[in-house]
Amino acid sequence: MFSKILIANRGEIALRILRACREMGIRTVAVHSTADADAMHVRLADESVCIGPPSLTESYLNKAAILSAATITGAEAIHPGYGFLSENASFAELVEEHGISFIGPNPEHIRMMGDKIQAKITMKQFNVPLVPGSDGALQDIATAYKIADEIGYPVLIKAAAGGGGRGMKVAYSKDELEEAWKVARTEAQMAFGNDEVYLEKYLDNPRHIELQIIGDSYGNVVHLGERDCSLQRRHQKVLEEALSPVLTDEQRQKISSIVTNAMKNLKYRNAGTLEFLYQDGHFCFIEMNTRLQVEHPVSEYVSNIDLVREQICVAAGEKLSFIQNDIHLRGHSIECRINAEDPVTFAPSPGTIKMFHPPGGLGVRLDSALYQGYKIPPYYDSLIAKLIVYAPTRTEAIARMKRALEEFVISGVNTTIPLHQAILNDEEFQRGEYTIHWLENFIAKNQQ
Ligand code: MV4
Repeated sequence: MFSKILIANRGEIALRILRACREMGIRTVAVHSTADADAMHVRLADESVCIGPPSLTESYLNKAAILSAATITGAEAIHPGYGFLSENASFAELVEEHGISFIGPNPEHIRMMGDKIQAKITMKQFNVPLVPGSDGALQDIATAYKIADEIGYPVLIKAAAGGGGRGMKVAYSKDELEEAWKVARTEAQMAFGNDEVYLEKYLDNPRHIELQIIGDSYGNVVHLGERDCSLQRRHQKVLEEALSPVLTDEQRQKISSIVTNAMKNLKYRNAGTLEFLYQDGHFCFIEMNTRLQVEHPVSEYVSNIDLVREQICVAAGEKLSFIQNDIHLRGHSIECRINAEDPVTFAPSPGTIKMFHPPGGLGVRLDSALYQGYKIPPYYDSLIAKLIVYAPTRTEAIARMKRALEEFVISGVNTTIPLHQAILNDEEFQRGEYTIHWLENFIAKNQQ
């Protein structure tokens, strides 16, 4: 096992990783920008290294500075958290070339899944269900017309290097296809330096359901059930839950056995998430994330597994300490992402935290790097806390979340707590009747 890990991240996820390390007896190195000198992750780490000025490219994305920090402190491994360098295959390679372990998958798997076309081709080989569309990259506009005619409009043109909602163009009919193709390719070239695109049937009203897996270096893979992440605004998730309110045990069993089989064949190591669109009772794979995700705590609650501890263990070459039959998915968990934003306009609301009173009690977890007097810097994203609850049933989890949100006091900045309270009080939400479009409609309706 490692004796010292460098955490290449900030905010709540840096704390989350630090806590796992502490419990495992592993020393920690924090890295930070000059804007984060007073941040909680710096205060709690055993050592810290300033890696640059506030701008991301010069600090948290600065590969050379992070590698130097690892080398001078003698860290044996780097945990990238989420975002930043977590899915950067070149960085993972560079880390390994320096004799340091990257706490993530091997770089080939990062690269494979970063190319959304390659990801789909790979999954198809293992009979993972896909959205109907082109087999691989679209070579020319004639092929696009042909496939669109076969599967029917509307269709989407997506960038191979895209993902997370970036680089998509919809064509509702034949006369929109050429324009969508041109714009998608131009934008993909400008955004990613890669104009490869593919075509998919556009699903008009799906849910976003994703499956959490973890694998070790020996081809052992287990799943921890799914998360329903349909509640999002402009491709930013707002509230997630595990398990999904709409899946039966049989549906879960079927899709998860297909997915774990695929991951075993790939010998995938690390935590990973397979994203699906779910509509009319069918799963369609769209993308795979090869990192720890923001919303991992809801899966931890229902599976009783510490995902960060397991990530560290498998990166250190250990075998998973459990098999699928040891995992019993129980109860219900909900996460509210609390952002320092205006709850109506969603404009960022940085500033100094005047009062901070966290909620507590049975089945309540708060992952946050806030403290009273902390000044939220304006340079980074606006997530300031993740409030996660667990209860035996979904109904009780909703009641517990409402109770916890009422207890929560954050003053000095605006937060999205009122938005969460409105969602939790909505009857459609309470019945679990929502898709990826529900939240934007809900917000529009409530603003009238
Ligand atoms: C789609 C889709 C409908 N049909 N693909 C957006 C993010 C990226 N991960 C994939 N996305 C979508 N792909 C097909 N074939 C609709 C979306 C989509 C979406 C997906 C998940 C969560 C929220 C979303 C919001 C808008 C569109």
